[in-house]
Amino acid sequence: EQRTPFIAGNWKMNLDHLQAIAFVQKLSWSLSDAKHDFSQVEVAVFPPFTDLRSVQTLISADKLELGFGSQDVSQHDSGAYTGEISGNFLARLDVQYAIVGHSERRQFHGETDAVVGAKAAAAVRHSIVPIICVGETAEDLAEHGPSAVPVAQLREVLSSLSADADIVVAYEPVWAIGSGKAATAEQAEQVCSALRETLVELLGEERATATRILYGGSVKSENIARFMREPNIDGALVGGASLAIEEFSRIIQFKK
Ligand code: G2H
Repeated sequence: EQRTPFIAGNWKMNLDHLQAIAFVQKLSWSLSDAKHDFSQVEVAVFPPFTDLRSVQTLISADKLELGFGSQDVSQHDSGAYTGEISGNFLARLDVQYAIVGHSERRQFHGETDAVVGAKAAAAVRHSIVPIICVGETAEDLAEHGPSAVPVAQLREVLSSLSADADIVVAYEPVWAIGSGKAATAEQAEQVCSALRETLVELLGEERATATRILYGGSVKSENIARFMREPNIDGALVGGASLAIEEFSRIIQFKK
């Protein structure tokens, strides 16, 4: 396998810092009971900003192989930006990944592709790997067909980055998020393969082949294997189902 499969748990605005500690402890026990091999399937959790310090302490104290990241990052490094969190602060907490452009940020906080590109660039400046989210709404799908909008979003975001930046791409059809209605594996593969072609065009064959593309939107233990069998789907960004330890462990231990 060229790309290590990656299961990312996006907690969204759930779990306070004490719940986060208990959750990470139980998840790591569950994965260690199952003898999970992190070199075969990489796992990371994405807690709220206020939990990052607790999660970092636990992971470093217990030498857990679990990775972690933030759900957002400021496009600025410092200054008069009340309420923003700098990539510099995140890097100092050993944050490895930052989700940028999640559809909920685009929808509720008016983030444009230009802002998402600036955030991805900020992450890269601090050696944090951006997980660049793209996806279409039901109206986009009806109007432009399956891959046009996600591909355009990816092009725009990548125009802010150098071709050698380490990135992860996440395809999340907005109509499938939190709805319980996942895309079919074929629908997701169709878009992910178009995203892969875009990566080839913009970054070259070698980087495109090495870059992981995740699917997100109502991923569960019962549907993960179907997505993972597709050649251009390298993992999942899991929301709701990442908050239940048993269910998330089952997703991580998917069998193709
Ligand atoms: C999409 C996904 C995780 P869910 O937002 O980012 O959430 O799995 O709840 O659809």
